[in-house]
This record gives sequence, structure tokens and C-alpha cells, in this order.
Amino acid sequence: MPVGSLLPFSVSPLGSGSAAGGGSGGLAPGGGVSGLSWLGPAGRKLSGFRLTEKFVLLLVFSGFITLCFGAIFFLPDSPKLLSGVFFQQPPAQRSPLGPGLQDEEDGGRLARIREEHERALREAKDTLNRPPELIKGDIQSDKDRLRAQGRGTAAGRLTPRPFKEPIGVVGKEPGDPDSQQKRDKIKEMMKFAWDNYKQNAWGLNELKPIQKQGHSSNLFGNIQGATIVDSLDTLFIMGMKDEFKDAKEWVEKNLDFNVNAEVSVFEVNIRFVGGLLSAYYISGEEIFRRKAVELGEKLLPAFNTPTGIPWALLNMKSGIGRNWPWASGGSSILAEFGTLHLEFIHLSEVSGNPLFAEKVMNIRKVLSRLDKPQGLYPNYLNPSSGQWGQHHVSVGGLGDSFYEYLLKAWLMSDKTDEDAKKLYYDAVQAIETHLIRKSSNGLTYIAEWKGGLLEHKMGHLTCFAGGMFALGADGAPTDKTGHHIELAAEIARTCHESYDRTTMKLGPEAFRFDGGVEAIATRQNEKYYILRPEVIETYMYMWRFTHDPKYRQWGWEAVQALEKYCRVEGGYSGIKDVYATHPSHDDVQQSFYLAETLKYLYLLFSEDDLLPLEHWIFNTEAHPLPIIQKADRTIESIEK
Ligand code: DMJ
Repeated sequence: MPVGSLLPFSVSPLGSGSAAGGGSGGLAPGGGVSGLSWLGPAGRKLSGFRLTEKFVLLLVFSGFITLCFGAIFFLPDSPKLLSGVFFQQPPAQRSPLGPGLQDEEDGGRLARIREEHERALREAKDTLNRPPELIKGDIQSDKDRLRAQGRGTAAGRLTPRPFKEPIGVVGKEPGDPDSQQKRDKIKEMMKFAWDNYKQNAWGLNELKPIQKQGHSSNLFGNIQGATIVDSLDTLFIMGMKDEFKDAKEWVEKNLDFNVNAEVSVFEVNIRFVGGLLSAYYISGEEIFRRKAVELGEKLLPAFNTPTGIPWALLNMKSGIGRNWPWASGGSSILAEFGTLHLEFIHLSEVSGNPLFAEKVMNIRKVLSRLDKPQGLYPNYLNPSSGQWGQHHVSVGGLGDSFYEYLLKAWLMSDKTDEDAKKLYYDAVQAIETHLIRKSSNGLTYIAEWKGGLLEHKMGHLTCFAGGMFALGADGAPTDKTGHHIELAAEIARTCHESYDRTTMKLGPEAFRFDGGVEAIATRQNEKYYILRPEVIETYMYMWRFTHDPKYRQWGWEAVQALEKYCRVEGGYSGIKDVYATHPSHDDVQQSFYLAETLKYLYLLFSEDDLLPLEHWIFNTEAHPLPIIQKADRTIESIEK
């Protein structure tokens, strides 16, 4: 996770109503009172209102016109009043035609007003004379048209995407007994982690498995229940029905976003918004949709910056945002503002509110306009000036999931978001040229770039890139597909080496390729392992794309190491030094351990029909979101 890679282990790792205007929110132009679209205030046309709203407006307007006419005909010298008050002009412009012609002009205006008034009354009468069934029919056909067009205005609401039966949320049993057994073991690990959390930290964010109490991280402000929300979909796909039911009840009764404290927009988005959306899509339970949209709305003030690049931190009560004080001259962070796209597009889909999608499409626009040094994206961008901060580039912490979301935005759009596709493959090209290197013993790694100089270090977080290259291989230019898969396999191997070269067979936070070492952590503050998923995530994708048994074998090695060194009496804990002979525990059971690490392990030993990649993409916290088929799309017009 972006921020986390910079922090020592002792600190938390960073790394409407549905139809609320949506269903019938806007009558398409040409509705019952289409001729009155000029009446809309401040550029908002009447076509943006419901039929009933049009009536009310019409009646108010008719009353107003009648009053004006009363004034014109019954007050003394009313035409002057009209021209002097309603059509006031600066004196110099008032009578260039001379007094006589001025009166004629006023008379012309009056005639036009009278005509419009009469026409409005005629149309209102016509509409009122229509039988109720026809009026209902008008409304329905307007709704249908809107749904079919799949578009609306920025100010308007769209028809939220209706719930669709999810594909592949229950898969076949594993074909072979060995995988079945291993998968059962992983489910047992999930149960152990969950039960301990439930017993000792229920409703709090995370568990301290040694002290057997709750752990709170300032990433979520006062929002509580991170482990519950992060675990929902894992519980569901593992068939842990009672636990899922408990979690759902807690969300219904306790999940509260009215917190007067700062939260990390990125963390809250990937864990809470992502977890809720995913739980909705796999279970169809309305509560999750409602909570996701409620939270999404609370995050919107984060985008109130001169460029629309969001703040990293937001007080959800006051709506005041700011950036991490340590981030290059008040910059926002690439991996944070670049990791909102998938969730925000889905928020628009499920709410019918296009604003969410507009916010993230604007981020895309700002980024597209900027010059990129050597085609690379620096990790820092100032949200006020719209200029890059320090030229530090990384596919690990601070940069990682930005690249992941470019690829997944394209895939999630059913491969229609061509801009995202181009940005992704161009970025990978620049990464290959400037950051990817091979060690003297043939290990491929992704270095970090600081103002043109390479630091030959790779973070555990960077290991997700193996899975990303594999997932993107198919869409790469034809002559590059094989190359992307090879690259993915090489990264998987290097990351496996980083595990294998430790005493505990669990990977360090960062490992280096300099000073005579390869894939080994040399600094004490880089030797910790906090139950992170990235290496296992890459094994899972490699297994899906190649079915090479070594990926299951490597995954199983990780299971054994987790059991041996991280499992304690009260749950699972991170480790301070993976090269030591005896584990020293950090006493935190991270919520992503249940959301990601255990889910990816479970998928690794499942058949490919569980959450099939043709139908789902995983957000960066491993929460599955459905690919949005062209025919089902609500927000097409925003994406273009
Ligand atoms: C998770 O919260 C997400 O995967 C994030 O993108 C970075 N990594 C952490 C877990 O390591």
C-alpha cells in the first residue's frame, strides 16, 4: 500500500434512495410539455424535470404571467412599468428608436409575452385533458428512453443499474482431493481469523491477536468495522453463511459515517466503498448498495481542489481536506488519487448519480494533459497548481495501484475505455525501459526512479505487478502478449525468491539488488512482513493464466509459513523480522489479510469458475466488481 511502505511496522500500514431522482429524474426532451424547455432557470432546461414537476412549474408560471397581465391592464401607465422594471435597460440604449418607436417595441414584446402565455396555457390544458393512463404511459416511455439512451446531464440523475444475478460467486468443488484439502485448510484459517476478531475486537477496525483486543488505525478516522466490511465478500465466496449474516447485521445497525475526524480517502475507498460495493454485487443485499453510496457521497468534498485532484485526507463531517504533510510540497499521491476510478464508476452505476464518474474522469483528463518525464508518472502531484512534485517514480508504494487501475478500468469497461488502455500500455512501456532490470544472476526486478537515478530496491507491494502484467498480457499489442506473460512469470519468480531467501519463508517489506545481494532485505526497517497479499495475488493470476502447478506449490509454502510463524493464540500477526529464527510479532491482524491474502489463497486452490476473470475484476483490496457489459451501462456518456 502506498503510504505504508514508508512507515515502520509499528505504525499502521498505508501502503439515493435508488430512484432519488434517478428512476424518473429527468424527462427526455419532447415529453408532455416539451415546448416549454426555454423556461428552465440558469441553463437547466425543463426537459431535466419530471412530468409532474413540469406541471407545477407550469402552474406557477401561468399564475405569475396572469399577475403580470393584471398589472399591465389595471395599474396606471403599466406599459412603462413593464419596460422600466422588467425590461430595464441602461438609458443610453433605451430609446435609440425615438419615443414613438419605443412604444411600438414595447407593444411587440407584450404581444410575444401574451402569445407565450397563451401557448403555455394551451399545452397545460392539453396535458390535463389527457386520460391518466396516457399520462402514465408518457412517464414510462420517458423513463424507458432515458434508460435506453443511458445518458443524462451532469446536474441530473440517471436510472441506476438494476441488480443482476452475479456470475460465478459459487464455484464447483475443486477437481482433485489435494486441492480440496488445501482449500479447506484456507477456509479454516479464515474462520480462525474471523472468530478471533469477533470474540475480541467485534465492531472495531482490526484485531490485536496477542493482546486480544481491538486495534485502531488513524487511516479510518472514527469509522469502525474495517475488518467486517473488508471480509464480507471473502465470507460469502467461502460459503461462511452465518458469519456473513452477522457481518451484514452489524453493517445494518452500526456502520456509521458521521464521523468528525480525518480519514484517508484512498483507504476508505478501497476497503469500505470497495467492500460494500462488492458485497452488494455478490449478494444483492440492498443495504450494501445504500451504504456504499452514502459513503461515496461523503467522500465527494475531497475533490474540491483547484484541479479536482482530490485531497489525501478528508474530514467527512466538515468536508475539509488536506494532504499528508510529508508529501512533496503539499502534493496528492498518485497511488491514492489514481485508485478511485473503479469504485467511483460503480458508484455512478448503482446510484444513477453521474457525479462520481465525472470526478474520476476529470483526474484522467488532468493527468493526460501533463508532460510525463520519460513517459513516467511521478508519485506526487500538486492539486492546486496541477504540477508534478518530486520526480520519484515507483511501481510499489505511492505509485502501484494507479497502474493497476488503468488496466482494470479498461477491462471493467468491457474493453471500451480505450484511453485507459492506451495509458496503461504506454506506462508499461516506459516502466520496462526505465525501471525493469535483471540482476547478475538473472532475477528480473522493478527498481525505483528518483530524478533519473535508479534505486535497485523492490518493495513487497511491487510484487502485485506480476499479476497485473499477466492480466494485461492478452490486450497487449499482438507481438507483445507473450512478452508480458514472461515478464509476469519473471516477477513472480523474483518475488518467490524474496520469500525463499528468508528464514521464515515469508517476504520482507523491501528487498535489494545492490551491494552484492539479490532479493534480500539489507536494512533492518525493511525486514518486516505484515500479512501482505501481493505475492500470493500474483501466484493466483499466474495460476489462472498458465495452470503451472508451481504457483500452487508456492502458495502452499506461504500457507505453511503463515501457520508456523504468524498464527498465534488469538489470530494472525505480522512479523518484525523474517530473517530471525524466532518470530517477534507486531500484534496486528490487518483487515487486508482477510480481504486479500486469504481470498487469493482460496482462489488459488479453487476452480477457475469461481469469480471468473471474464466477468469480474478485483479492486486493489481484492474486492470483486463486475465487468460492466456495454448493454447494461448507465454512464456511457460520462466515460466518453
Ligand atoms: C492493500 O490495502 C491494497 O492492496 C493496497 O493497494 C496496497 N496494499 C495493501 C496490502 O498490502
